[in-house]
Amino acid sequence: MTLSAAMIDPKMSDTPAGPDNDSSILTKTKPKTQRPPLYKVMLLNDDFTPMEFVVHVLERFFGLNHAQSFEIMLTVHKKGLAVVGVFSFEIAETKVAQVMDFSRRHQHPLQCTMEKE
Ligand code: TYC
Repeated sequence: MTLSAAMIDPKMSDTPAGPDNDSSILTKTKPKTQRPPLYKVMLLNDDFTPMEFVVHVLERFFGLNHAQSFEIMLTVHKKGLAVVGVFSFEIAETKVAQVMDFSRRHQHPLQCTMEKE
C-alpha cells in the first residue's frame, strides 16, 4: 500500500471538512443478507395408495423414522394433506420428482406437490 500524506498526518488531507465527511458521524449500513426462499413439500391423500407404501416413501425420501413416518401418513389420511418437509427450491423439486416417479413405478396414485412458504 502506498502511504498518502493524509494517512501520515490527517491535517494534510486535501478533503475539506464538511457535513458529508464528519468523522464523528457514524452512519450504519445494514448488511443485507439474502436468504433463499423455502418450499413446503406436501403429500396428498387418496383412497388407493396403501398406508404402508406412504410410510415407506416418507422413510426413504424424507429421512424420517418409522414412528414419524406413520404419524405423518395418518395426518395426511385424516386431514387430506400434510407438509412433510421444507427445502430450497432445487431440493424440494427433487423430492417431488422422486416421490412421483416412485409412486408411478409402483402404480400408486400418490401425489406430492410443493408450494412456496
Ligand atoms: N388413504 C389411504 C388409505 O386409506 C392412505 C394414504 C395416506 C394415502 C396418505 C395417501 O398421502 C397418503 N389406504
